[in-house]
Amino acid sequence: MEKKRFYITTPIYYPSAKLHIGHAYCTTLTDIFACYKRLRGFECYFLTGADEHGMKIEKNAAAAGKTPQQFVDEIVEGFHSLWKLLEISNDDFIRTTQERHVKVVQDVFTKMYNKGDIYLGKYKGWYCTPCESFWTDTQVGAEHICPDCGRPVQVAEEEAYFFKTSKYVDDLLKFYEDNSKFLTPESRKNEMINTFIKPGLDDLCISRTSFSWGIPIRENPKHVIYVWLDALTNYISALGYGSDNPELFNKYWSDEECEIIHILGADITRFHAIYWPMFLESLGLRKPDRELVHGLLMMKDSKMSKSKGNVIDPYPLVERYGVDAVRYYLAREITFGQDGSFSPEQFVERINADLANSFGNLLNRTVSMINKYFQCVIPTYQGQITAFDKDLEATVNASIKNYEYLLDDLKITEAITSAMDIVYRANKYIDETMPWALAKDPDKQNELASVMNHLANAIYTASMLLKPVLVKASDKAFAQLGIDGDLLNYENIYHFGAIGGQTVNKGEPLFPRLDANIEVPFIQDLMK
Ligand code: ME8
Repeated sequence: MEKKRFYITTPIYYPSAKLHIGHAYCTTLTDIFACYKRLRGFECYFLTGADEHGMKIEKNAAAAGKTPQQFVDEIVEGFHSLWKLLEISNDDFIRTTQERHVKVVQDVFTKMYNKGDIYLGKYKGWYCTPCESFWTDTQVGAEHICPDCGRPVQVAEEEAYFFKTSKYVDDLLKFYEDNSKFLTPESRKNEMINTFIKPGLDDLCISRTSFSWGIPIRENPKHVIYVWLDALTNYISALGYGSDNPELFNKYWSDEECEIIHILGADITRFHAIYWPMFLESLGLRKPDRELVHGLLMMKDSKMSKSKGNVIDPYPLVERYGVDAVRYYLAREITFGQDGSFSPEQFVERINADLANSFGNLLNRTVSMINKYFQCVIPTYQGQITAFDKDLEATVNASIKNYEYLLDDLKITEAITSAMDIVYRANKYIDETMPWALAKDPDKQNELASVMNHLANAIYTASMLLKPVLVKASDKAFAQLGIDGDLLNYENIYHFGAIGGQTVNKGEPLFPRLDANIEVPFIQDLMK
């Protein structure tokens, strides 16, 4: 049974540096899904935000000669501008330095502590004395060198609080078993079980004393809460969990009628799929319905990495090529759930082939023909006059069904392909019906009218299905077809022939063709 409401989230990103195309990818895909649900008439609450604490941010701020708060305030401004530019429709933006969040994290710690799920122990790791920082095995590598200053590190211990993961392992495994759709793609679940759970999970360290930019533990303020308990709690603190105003929490978390969906990258699956359900179980709260893990974007066969300087800056990319082109590329070119790459050549090819030559051109040709043959007025629907009409209608109706089925299951890339099938079929329909020939034959005027009506209806449906992706171009297509009012409601696409009688307004081409040698903006200096 499909649930009635949706709560959908992205990870909250670190404002340790500017966001890159990978962050834009996750937020855009989440936005597409949220827009789709709203288009279908569901209530949907969409959350994103910033994860502002931790040693790295403390250090980057010091290096920039700023307080951590000043430092994150400036970077988070950039998050807001990027989301605005990408037309992201989030309902809220949580910052982990906000009071509404800090208080909840402290309460969560107290609850777990009083329940006996947290204990004080010793954290052992690689310590760099000049940098006053602990590092993990991977960070120090085989040479045991501090990743920050390059000096040798030593094994050291500090007092820390731990969460008893062992207490919740059985519950987690049962939860996986009872909820086969919880973690997708399926391979991620196997990875969690085989790589982390089966070899034996260590208790999770949830506090530090070696830096201070974090949420102090009320019971022992020389400790700050260590990143993941702080960060994951955002999903409930943003809804007002445990506050005087829990209305959103009741509506979008406690209520089983609401489907809770977290979208995240493969790099942070472990925290979301193992620790987060455990924390929720410890708090006696319901777990999310779905966690959808997207792949990571590579740059020409190597992972985009800040140190390699091959990180693409999404801001100028959108400014130059438009929000719709970037949203479409991200959703269509990279199969959701698999790793992908950003390639300038593919970007140009994809936008030119799908948007300029297929979608934009279809609209342009259709509006021009309606102008020319019917004095700007779309002929009304008169049924299926030819086999071509019948076939086009069948494609449109099948595509709607397919698209909904796929998007309901968060298969965004495949759903877009289904919507584009209408566009391809309609272009072929023009070649088959040859309206320019019909126009010359006085006996074929009825057929010509039917062709124009069918084209307008097909474009209308495709524009509606693509609206969550092409947030601007779909509206422009509606405007060129003279479609407004009730016809902007999604349900009307179920009645092929709903369009007819409108006056078209020829406009600029929706997507100008991109030059083959586009410039891709890299983030060279992420600290500025
Ligand atoms: O991990 N390709 O924040 P973060 C695709 N604060 N997506 C990418 C990517 C890439 N190359 N690089 C990053 C954190 N992402 C924590 C999260 S949530 C409670 C706390 C996306 O700034 C992807 O969604 O490192 C990944 O999971 C996320 O950004 C990590 O962002």
